[in-house]
Amino acid sequence: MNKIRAPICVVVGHVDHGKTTLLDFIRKTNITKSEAGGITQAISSTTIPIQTIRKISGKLIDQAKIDLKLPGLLFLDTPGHAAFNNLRKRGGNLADIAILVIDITEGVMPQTLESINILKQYKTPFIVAANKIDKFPGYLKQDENLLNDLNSQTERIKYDIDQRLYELVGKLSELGFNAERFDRVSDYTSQIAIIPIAGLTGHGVPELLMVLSGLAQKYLEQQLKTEVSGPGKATILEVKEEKGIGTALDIVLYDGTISVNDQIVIGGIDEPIVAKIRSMFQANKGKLEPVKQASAAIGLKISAPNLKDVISGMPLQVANNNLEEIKEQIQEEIGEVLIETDKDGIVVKADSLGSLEALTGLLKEEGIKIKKATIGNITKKDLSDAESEIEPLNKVILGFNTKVIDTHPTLKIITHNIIYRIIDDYKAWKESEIKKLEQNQLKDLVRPCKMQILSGCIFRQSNPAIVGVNIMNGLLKTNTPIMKDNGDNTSEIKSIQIEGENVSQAEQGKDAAVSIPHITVGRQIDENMILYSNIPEEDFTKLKKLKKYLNPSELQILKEIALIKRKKEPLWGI
Ligand SMILES: Nc1nc2c(ncn2[C@@H]2O[C@H](COP(=O)(O)OP(=O)(O)OP(=O)(O)O)[C@@H](O)[C@H]2O)c(=O)[nH]1
Ligand SMILES: [Mg+2]
Repeated sequence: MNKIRAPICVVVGHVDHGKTTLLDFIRKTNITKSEAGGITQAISSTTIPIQTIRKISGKLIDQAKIDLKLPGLLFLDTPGHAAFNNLRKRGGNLADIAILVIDITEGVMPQTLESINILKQYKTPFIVAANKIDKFPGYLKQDENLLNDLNSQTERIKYDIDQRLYELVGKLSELGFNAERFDRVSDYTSQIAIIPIAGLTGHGVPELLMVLSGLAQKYLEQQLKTEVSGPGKATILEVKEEKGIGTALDIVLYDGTISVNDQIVIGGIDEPIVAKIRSMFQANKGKLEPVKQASAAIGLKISAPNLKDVISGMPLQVANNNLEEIKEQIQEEIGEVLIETDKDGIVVKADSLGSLEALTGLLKEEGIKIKKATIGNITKKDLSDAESEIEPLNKVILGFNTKVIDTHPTLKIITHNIIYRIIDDYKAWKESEIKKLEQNQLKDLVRPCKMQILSGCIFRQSNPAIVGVNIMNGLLKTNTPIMKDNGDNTSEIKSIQIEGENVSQAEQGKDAAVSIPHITVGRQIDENMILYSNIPEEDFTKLKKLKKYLNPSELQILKEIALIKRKKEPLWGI
């Protein structure tokens, strides 16, 4: 039998922007106060029955003519200091929908960006709660209805709030999202609704829940259909040692049913873990209650023997009849995330399956090749794997939330607890490496140069000839082959002196004495004659690729040289 399960709604955003406080208001609890330092440490789940949503937003839901059939909403609270990467399931985000909480007085912060990036990557629909509107100086709540209330504020406050909202709209637009205040949204499938709220007092929460449940009802119905009696499928949020229970798993069941005594398969790094459920608990008003059976979507705590090696973020499935088939399926899924190949690329490490998937997903989008992606700290083996890469730009290890156990002098190791920072740092490093490599390449090339032999500056006729020249354009380096303006090859510049000092190069505008072997002044060359660097065709092709390092006058000379060359060889350098 099919039924519609509760949508899974994840609450994300920067630390202290008010995620837990908002949920506290909705579930009428006071979790924020009991948290150490007011900071959420782990992902937690709460089911809010539809009756509660109706109690809070009923009038608005009726006005908007939303035909609510959802059984409720399953909210996941996440800690702002760590990404919510573990909320994964095969092919996407465990969450069906998300609330991105942004403290409107602070705006978009690093974890806000991180959240947006992950929502974007997994194509998770979301709404924005522009929180803490009560903090605008002079703000006085005048009306329970949010829009009426916003309208009753003084012009100054209205202006201030609008200003902040437009800043948000601008930021979201830079990130590729078209956002608007919820009452100005014309198309919920292409626009992100922003709802100004004060989670602390609950102001705007009815509007927030109305938009959220309306969206879920309208656009997610298909994906919320579940075969109630089907085998349970879940994601592991956390693995914890519990007094009296032993190792217990916090899971979110997103499909089917799970019961005590069910046989379950959990993804493992090397092989799947098989266990039998001993007991199951469901949170009710902050207390754990034992349950015998539960259906999606719901958050549960389960205990079983043999769980100590379980890693958070791993998939879990009930497998009462078809154990081997499910084991294979689950390991195949893990294999899609853990990449271990011999091909070229960089090494990627992360602390969990979810963060690894998020990181490799973003890297692939950037077209970055990955040789190996595994879970855990950076080990000697990782160092040697990265070291064995031939391509210098692949001698890199990227780590999310991982420790570096050993360092290495010739490897670039970038670790961070914000994924997009890893990617940004890596891109910046790669750019500067490419620049260094190109500049090194440039050092070995014959550079464009045009010079004139100065009259009255023939210091020695031959063996070698020594003459004074003026560098009209470009750069003259020692060992530069030279030619006349008709393309006749003459010789090369063996050494350069400026004001009596030996130098390796002379720039545009400089006068220098140069020595030229194998020629005689008066025969091949003479006073006032123009000479060019005789650039080999191969160097010319490379110079064209490295054009950005040449100045306009060097580029001009490069063109003149090509024209001279093409008089003799029409296809030279083409
Ligand atoms: N004035 C005001 N303060 C708020 C509001 N919402 C939250 N706060 C305060 O902001 C602080 C942080 O709130 P939390 O709910 O713990 O923030 P959080 O996003 O859950 O933080 P982490 O779990 O650490 O990521 C607390 O002191 C709240 O009382 C609001 O609407 N107005
Ligand atoms: Mg919190």
